[in-house]
Amino acid sequence: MVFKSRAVQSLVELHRQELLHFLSTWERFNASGLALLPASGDPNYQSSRHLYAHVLESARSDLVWVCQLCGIALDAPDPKDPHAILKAYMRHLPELSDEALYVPRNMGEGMNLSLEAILEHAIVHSMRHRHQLERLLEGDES
Ligand code: NI
Repeated sequence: MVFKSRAVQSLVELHRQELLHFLSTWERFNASGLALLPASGDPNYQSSRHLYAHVLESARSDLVWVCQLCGIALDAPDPKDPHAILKAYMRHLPELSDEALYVPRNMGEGMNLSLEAILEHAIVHSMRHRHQLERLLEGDES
């Protein structure tokens, strides 16, 4: 896949790496039988399945945002299929230019974000949830 922007390509590749890393860590966590953090009231922490769905849905919704903001027609991927979500990033973002990445976009409610910030959020969100699971696997519940 040839991307117009090396910066976009890097963000998409890093997102792929981090989502796959989250998934392999989640598999390990799910197989361990360990519990998630004590009830925080966050519905995404009801079970490891809820957390899995939360991370995939976030990855998908960040892509939906980017496509909406750029007027890219998106075949919205199945929110339960991580590989479909990753393929959709690869399929829909190669035409994005460097310039498009840095323009502030009106997200409503007075918030402006660049596509760069949205794509970085996608990467860091998977990373943070993977890190939480790694800490639980290591027995660190603090
Ligand atoms: Ni989250």
